[in-house]
Amino acid sequence: MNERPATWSPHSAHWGAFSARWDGTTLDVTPYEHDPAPSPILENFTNALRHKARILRPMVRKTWLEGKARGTRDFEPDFVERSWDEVTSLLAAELARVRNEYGGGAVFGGSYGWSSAGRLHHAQSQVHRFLNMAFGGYVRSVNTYSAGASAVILPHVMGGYENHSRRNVTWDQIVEHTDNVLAFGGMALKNTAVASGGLSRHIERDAMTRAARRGTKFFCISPLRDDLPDEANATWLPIKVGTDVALMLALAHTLLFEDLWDKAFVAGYCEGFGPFQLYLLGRDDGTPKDAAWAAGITGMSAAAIVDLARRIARGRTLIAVSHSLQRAQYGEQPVWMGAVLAAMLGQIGLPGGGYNYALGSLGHTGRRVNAVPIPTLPQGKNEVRDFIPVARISDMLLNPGQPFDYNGQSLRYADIKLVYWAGGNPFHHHQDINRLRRAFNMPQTVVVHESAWTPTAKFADIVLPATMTLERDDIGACATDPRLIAMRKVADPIGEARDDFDIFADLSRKLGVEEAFTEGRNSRQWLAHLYEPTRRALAEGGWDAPDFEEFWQRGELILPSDPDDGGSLRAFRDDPDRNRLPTPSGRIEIYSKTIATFGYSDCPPHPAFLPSTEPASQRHPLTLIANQPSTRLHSQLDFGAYSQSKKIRQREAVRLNPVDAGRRGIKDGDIVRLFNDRGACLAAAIVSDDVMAGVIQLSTGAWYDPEPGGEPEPMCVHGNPNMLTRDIGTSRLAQGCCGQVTVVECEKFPGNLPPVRAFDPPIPL
Ligand SMILES: Nc1nc2c(c(=O)[nH]1)N[C@H]1C(S)=C(S)[C@@H](COP(=O)(O)OP(=O)(O)OC[C@H]3O[C@@H](n4cnc5c(=O)[nH]c(N)nc54)[C@H](O)[C@@H]3O)O[C@H]1N2
Ligand SMILES: Nc1nc2c(c(=O)[nH]1)N[C@H]1C(S)=C(S)[C@@H](COP(=O)(O)OP(=O)(O)OC[C@H]3O[C@@H](n4cnc5c(=O)[nH]c(N)nc54)[C@H](O)[C@@H]3O)O[C@H]1N2
Ligand SMILES: [Mo]
Repeated sequence: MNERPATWSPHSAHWGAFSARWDGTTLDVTPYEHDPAPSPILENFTNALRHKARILRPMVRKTWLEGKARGTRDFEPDFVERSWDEVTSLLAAELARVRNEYGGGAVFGGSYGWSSAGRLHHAQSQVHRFLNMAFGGYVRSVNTYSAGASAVILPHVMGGYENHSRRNVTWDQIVEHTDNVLAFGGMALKNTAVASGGLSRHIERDAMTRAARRGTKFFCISPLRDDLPDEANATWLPIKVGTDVALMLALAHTLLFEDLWDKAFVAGYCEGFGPFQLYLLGRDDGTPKDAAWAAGITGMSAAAIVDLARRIARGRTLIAVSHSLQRAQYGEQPVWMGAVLAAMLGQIGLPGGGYNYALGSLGHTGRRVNAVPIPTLPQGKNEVRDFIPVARISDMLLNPGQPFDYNGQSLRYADIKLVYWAGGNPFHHHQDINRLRRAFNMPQTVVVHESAWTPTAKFADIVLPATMTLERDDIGACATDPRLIAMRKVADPIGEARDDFDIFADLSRKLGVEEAFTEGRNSRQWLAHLYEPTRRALAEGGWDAPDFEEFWQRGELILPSDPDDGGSLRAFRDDPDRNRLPTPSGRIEIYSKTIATFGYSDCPPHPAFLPSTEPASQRHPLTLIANQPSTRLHSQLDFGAYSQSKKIRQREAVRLNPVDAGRRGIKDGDIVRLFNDRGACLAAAIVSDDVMAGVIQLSTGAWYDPEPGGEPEPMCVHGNPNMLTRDIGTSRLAQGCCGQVTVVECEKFPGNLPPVRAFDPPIPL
């Protein structure tokens, strides 16, 4: 193969900007020179390009060719190789059949996933665009796994979620102004290492160091001590999982009782405090939500809660609620109650104070927003009306035609015949994988574009090998990072891998919609085309606006940023009548009349504490935290050098408290089996008192690796926590994902240790 000479090429990933150099056997990676704290996740690239897990050639499931795939898909090797010409003809014919027999309403192209950082070769955008052109639309998904509940609740109570999470309090404001940061769910540096589209400077470690040095007091409210870094010098307030709303209510109750709340702010900027106050005081249910009440629920002492309430009433206080709290049953509530608590403190809209949903959950937050648009691939028009809240995928596939509730609407699940996935890994990201297996056996056809043999690819009927980001040119950009990056190709594609764009261009030609899909451009011409709106906005603003060729030669362009102005909450504070919030009342809704009309018992019209319907029990006494991994992004490059360096005996590490380990005779390095009524997985134990007693933590992303012969519900021998998680919606309001927490038991694994085969490619028949 003709590799390029070993020159350094600028490139970018969701976990940071870098340069890379490939000489045909070795890949060197250096982080962007101005990045003060590059992520070690970059190291996952070093062994990835030619890894055995890469997909080399198109493959087709033999039973699918025989018309027998539905109901029989499993992970036993059942693939035959096909040439590109054969496979695209086969797939085009299948797409045409489905289009003619059923139309786009039978195609699920919701196809969730992060794919790669480049804005043109963003697989999810490519597949959506293709399906719009080829079918006139497809059944889509709305919202994200990240923020399923907040994306629906926030517009009812405060306004657009992206707006309030991204354009609000910045790290600069915190360094300068903030006295107290209440970080519900923490602000782990591993999480801010990541921003979709990429980020060139990891600023959080430095900001927390400087803030702490000036006197900002950080509170890490979390079951894990290391959800805030040492640099923040935080006070750890361990809290029972799923009880944050009780703590917030008790803080609110103390503020009310001790007259420490900002009545003028609540009166002037909020709607519906009255009914909420009745609940807070227990006038409607006989239970005052005071510190003594919350102590019994949260595991914190009543005195500590009262102290905390007094403390946050003094000085500039920021309430931050992480994404994790709302990836759980009733996840709408902590997001809403965090806003209400901040409203009672009266600092919403002040520099460094108030409420910033998701600050510290990702590297998008706490930064300035670019003053010009970044390149985005237009996706065309979707004429199909059916959709699902993204995490209802198994429900839809298993229950065609059945009704479901969502945000005040009564909807029905579409009857899906064909599933088309590109740029995501549902067998990583979705809850209750045993159930997902049954769901993925419902459609007639499953098509997957992947750069590696993920479990999703192994479960598909038609598998098309996609290039990975290092194998193509692209533009890296994120609306909250000033650096536009000419992502230059580093290496030639492996095997017969092709860009998603080229695959879709071929399919479009065979389906007679090539002109609509490509608009006559090749990918280089598309890059120039996508760059143009950015260039134009730069020129109009009088900024440096090089043409595409010059940008490409320079390798980067620094974009101007909007001022650090506190966004729409500051504007609202300054003038609530002229700058109304986009809620029905134009104010912060402590009580929502709209939600009241829905009549959902699982999402009442004001924030409330609702305990999980699956609490820890004698059979499943441990609460599992299935949080984001520190060694990779989700499941991406789990075979990469850094991710692999942290595995123990090839398994994902699971952390538990010495008390829980001792009771079960578990020692550091032991292989353990985690299980509940839904499934089981193996993992390797790390005993640590950074984990609260009663909690066990297994991050996501180890590729599902079913034990051979363990059918129909084999355990995962590698450590995927989604064997255990619950596949329910947060509530009828948002139907968000509940993957963050579940209950399990754990034991030392007694049997012979099965090998990990997760990264072995299937051998074609
Ligand atoms: N239990 C539990 N589950 C969770 C979560 C949790 O907290 N707990 N978190 C959830 C959250 S917040 C998220 S965002 C999801 C993430 O879930 P996903 O976004 O599905 O996870 P990724 O591993 O990023 O999947 C991206 C896939 O795209 C592939 N890919 C990369 N580049 C390309 C490309 O150019 N072309 C093609 N065709 N493919 C490409 C990668 O190989 C990878 O398999 O997981 C969710 N799941
Ligand atoms: N390195 C790395 N960073 C990432 C990602 C990744 O895959 N890898 N994924 C990115 C994505 S897509 C997203 S959406 C964000 C997600 O951002 P988050 O959802 O905020 O991240 P998590 O790590 O899942 O959870 C953060 C912490 O919340 C705590 N927690 C869980 N349940 C509770 C609870 O009930 N109460 C309290 N107080 N704390 C709780 C857990 O201890 C956990 O460590 O992360 C992003 N950052
Ligand atoms: Mo996410």
